[in-house]
Amino acid sequence: MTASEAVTSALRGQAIELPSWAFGNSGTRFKVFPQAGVPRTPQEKIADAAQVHRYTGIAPSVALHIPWDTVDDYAQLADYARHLGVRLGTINSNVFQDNDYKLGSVTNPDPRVRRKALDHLLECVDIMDATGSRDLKLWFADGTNYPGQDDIRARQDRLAEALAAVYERLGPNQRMLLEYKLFEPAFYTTDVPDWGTAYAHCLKLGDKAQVVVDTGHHAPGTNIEFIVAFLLRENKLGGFDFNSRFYADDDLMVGAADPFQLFRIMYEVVRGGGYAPEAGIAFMLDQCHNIEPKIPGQIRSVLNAQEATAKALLVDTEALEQAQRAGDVLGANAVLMDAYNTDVRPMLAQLREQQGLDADPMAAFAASGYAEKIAADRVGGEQAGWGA
Ligand code: AOS
Ligand code: ZN
Ligand code: ZN
Repeated sequence: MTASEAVTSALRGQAIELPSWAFGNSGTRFKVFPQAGVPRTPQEKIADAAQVHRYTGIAPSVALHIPWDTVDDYAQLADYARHLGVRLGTINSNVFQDNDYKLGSVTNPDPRVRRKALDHLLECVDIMDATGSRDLKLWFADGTNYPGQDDIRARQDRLAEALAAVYERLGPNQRMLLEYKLFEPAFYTTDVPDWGTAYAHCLKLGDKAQVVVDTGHHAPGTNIEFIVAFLLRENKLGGFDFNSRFYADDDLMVGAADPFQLFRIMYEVVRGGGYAPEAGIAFMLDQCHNIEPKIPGQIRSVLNAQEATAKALLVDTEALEQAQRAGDVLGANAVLMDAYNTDVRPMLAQLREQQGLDADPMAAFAASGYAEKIAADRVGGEQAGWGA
């Protein structure tokens, strides 16, 4: 196989998971601008996600958020997804939208609230059994707003206790992915604020506990690719929540704010063996399309991720290693920049044609009439939850 054949074959196997909540109305705390045709049910969200897969060929699964995507029969929902050519992926828990969680969920000082939060997490694993999902994604909004409000250390103990109970409940082929976030909604302390905290908890729990890196959850200037390289080396990188940020947790389209950063992250993924399917890394989008149309927003995002991946795969690793060994600073940097500066769009268009897809997914979706059809058919689409 030539080097370019190896790149295209690796790209053919790419899989990016879409968030069901990206298809519903979302906004900031100031305003949610409703869009025509947004889904009214989990089934309609899955149908919209299936459109993204139909035009890109690399978005074969949809993540659910519970209780936003609650249905009576999850096995039936999984069948429905399959019938549309996609499958159900990660189950996202939600222990942040109930009045009881004002002072935290699993770290709440009140044992009754902690039990309620834990029961929800365990219920999510029951749902995974029914959907056949591998991963449970855990994000905790838990934290405090004021110094002295609660005991930082006791909250870690409560967190560890809940995580251990969830870990215990996981089946042999299930994992829990622990997400961290610097701040928001808590503004003084956050109980899982950074990768180090998530890593320490996951390390104690065992192999089925892995860290998930949401690219919008760091302080400005953080070297995210370093975190990726480190976690991969430790076999503790479970996956990504991809999105872009200019300021905080903006949840903008991945690759929109800083395509170079996305390339650097994908390069470390490839370098660390994380792109191989057996590495089990979940490449997920976690985005909200507050002002742009949602299905095209997801298609654009998938294409941005694909372009960054293609460039990462194009890095001439032999030349890079040689330059690095020789201490050739500029030469090594040039090898990386050569790959980044390659226009991969013609190659990807050709790849799509070979796969029987339209070379231009954005144009093909626009021409399909699907957006007009759902705008006419669906009235009163729901809000995704919040713009997190
Ligand atoms: C919150 O900031 C996190 O990114 C979570 O992944 C969250 O559950 C998701 O954004 C849905 O709101
Ligand atoms: Zn996230
Ligand atoms: Zn977030």
